[in-house]
Amino acid sequence: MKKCLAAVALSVGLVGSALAHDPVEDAIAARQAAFTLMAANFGPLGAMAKGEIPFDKAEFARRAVNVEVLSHMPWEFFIPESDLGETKAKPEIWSKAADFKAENEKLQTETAKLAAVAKGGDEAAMKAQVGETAKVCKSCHKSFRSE
Ligand code: ASC
Repeated sequence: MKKCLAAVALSVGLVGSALAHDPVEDAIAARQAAFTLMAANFGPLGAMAKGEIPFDKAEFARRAVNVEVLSHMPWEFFIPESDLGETKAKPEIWSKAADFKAENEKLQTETAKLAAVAKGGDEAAMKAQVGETAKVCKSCHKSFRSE
C-alpha cells in the first residue's frame, strides 16, 4: 500500500512538473521543434536540387508534403515575451508583426507549390521550386532571425 501511494505520488508529481513548464519556454521549444523538422526535411530537398544526393521523386514528394505541413506550425508559438530566452527570434517579429506574417504566408505559398509540383513529377520544376522556397527561408531569416 505504501509503495502504491508512493508510485501515485511520484506520477502525480511528474505530471505536475510537466504541466508546470513555463509557457514561454514551451512556446520557444515548440517552434524550434517545428523549424528543426523543417530543416531536416528541407535539407535533403536542397541536396537533391543541387545534385549532392541522387534525385528520388517519391522521396522528394514525401519531404515536400512534410515541409508544407510544417510551414503552418511555428507561428502560433511566437507568443508575447518569447523574444526573451534561448532564442534567435528578433524583437522585429513583434514590432513588425504584419511583415512577419507576410513572410510566414509566403513560406506557406511556396511550400504548397513545392508539394504540388512534386505531385506533377517534373524534375526540373521540382528543383526550381526548392530554390524559390529557400529564398523565402533566407529573406525571413535576414529580417527576423539573429545570428
Ligand atoms: C535549410 C535550412 C535553412 C534554409 C535556408 C534556405 O535547409 O536549415 O535555414 O534551408 O538555408 O536558404
